[in-house]
Amino acid sequence: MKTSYKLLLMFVFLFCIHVSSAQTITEEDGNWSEQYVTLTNTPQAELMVRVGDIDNLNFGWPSGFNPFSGNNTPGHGFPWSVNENDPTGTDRIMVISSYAGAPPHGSDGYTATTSRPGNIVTPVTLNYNLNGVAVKSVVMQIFVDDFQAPVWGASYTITIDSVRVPFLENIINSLVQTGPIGKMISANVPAEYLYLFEDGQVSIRFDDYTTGAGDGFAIDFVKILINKAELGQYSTVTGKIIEKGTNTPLDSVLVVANGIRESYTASDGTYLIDSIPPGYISIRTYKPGYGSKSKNISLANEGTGNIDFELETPAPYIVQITPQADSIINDLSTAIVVTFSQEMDSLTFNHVNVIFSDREKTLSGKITRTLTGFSFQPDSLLENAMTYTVTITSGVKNVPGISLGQDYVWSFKTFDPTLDVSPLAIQDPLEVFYNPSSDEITVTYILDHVSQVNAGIYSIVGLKQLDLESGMKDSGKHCVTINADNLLNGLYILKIDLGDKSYTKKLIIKR
Ligand SMILES: [Ca+2]
Ligand SMILES: [Ca+2]
Ligand SMILES: [Ca+2]
Repeated sequence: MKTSYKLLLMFVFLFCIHVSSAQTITEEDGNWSEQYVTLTNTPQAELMVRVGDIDNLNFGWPSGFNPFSGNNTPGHGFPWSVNENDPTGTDRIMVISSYAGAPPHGSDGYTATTSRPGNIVTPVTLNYNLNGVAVKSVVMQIFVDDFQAPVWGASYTITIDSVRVPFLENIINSLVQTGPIGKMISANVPAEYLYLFEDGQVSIRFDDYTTGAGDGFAIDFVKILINKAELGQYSTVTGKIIEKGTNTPLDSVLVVANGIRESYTASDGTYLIDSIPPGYISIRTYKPGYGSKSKNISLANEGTGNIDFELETPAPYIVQITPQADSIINDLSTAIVVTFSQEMDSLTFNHVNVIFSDREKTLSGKITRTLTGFSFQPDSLLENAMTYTVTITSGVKNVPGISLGQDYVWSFKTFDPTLDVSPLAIQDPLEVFYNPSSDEITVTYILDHVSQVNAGIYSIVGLKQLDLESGMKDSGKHCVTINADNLLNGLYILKIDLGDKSYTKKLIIKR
């Protein structure tokens, strides 16, 4: 009896060794057991970067299971011991930051069987060298486990490099992975967020800072596909879209799957989207004048699903935004002002639905509500030479509860003194000098922050002829007019020092 027990133990031991040493290596993903992998020109992308081994949270994959198939894993045990070789944020249970032991709607097994600080939320960070590759498109693939926002009342905020990314929040906040089970999600990165991938480092964080919900989760790996993402495995969604109440089929409705694939409805209201990466799929509708709706479905590779929609009219839409899209602003205390087409549910003007971010982080600020819109005043001044992005999500609703027709995303910039503050944002100085009746010179310059300014007119051999301006000057537009009576006809140099930068321009005096 004792001998056979030993034999059994030995057999199990050998079997385990066999499983863990069986390495999977594929063209798309390299060696699945490696923690940090960067590959160029794979069948799927120009550049593939992955952090975390592909190993189902250390449990390994069931025989024949393909984690990229979009199928759910079978349930697995918990908790498990963390392997310190697994990158930060992978293969470990994390419990949302706002959980403080008093969950409003109960809690899951991950929360109950782990504790701080072991289960604190940490981001997953990918470092890579673009080697000159220009980022034109990015698809993210994340193997996620036990996200259950609808079950426990969680509301996930997802950030990439501290910038909120609603396109992932929409997906994660509708996952119900009770089991616990895991699944691949694939999402296209909207163009507005591609800049986050241009510096060779992205740090992605899944957290919930507000609800206190009892939800834990885990991430097996994060993979990004830069340029030409061809995932090779596809599923199909079909459906019909009608107007609520009249049942009239709606044509020309834009239908989008995970932001990756899209299609329009035909005149009979039907649509078909194929080539969708399998897994967790969120289908969203967009049609001007109708509220945007989304529904979710899980499909395996080559699976087909049906999702019908009834759209309601009229949906609110945005009639005015300040600052305008693609504008360049000088006033660093500028507030975002948005006006809608109708009376709105002002409670939906909140920090979940209104997201204001710079290239590095989401900005905090004060929202002031009116019946048909709001203003968002950031808590601190904007920065120079920065691109800002504003997102108004379709979580914004009118009084009857109909969502905005679509997410609105736009960007604007602030003044860049190194590019744009040529002091010769000047009002055509040469015009003045060619006018014999004028003996005045007018120079205009714009400062986007308080600066030391020195400006003068010099002879062509560098001798100062006239002082224009000197001292500390406030931000804003400055206009200096001086009398040039004492300058003889001829060529002069206008020189302005703004901080540590100098600008010059030739001037001609001719009477
Ligand atoms: Ca692992
Ligand atoms: Ca959970
Ligand atoms: Ca892993």
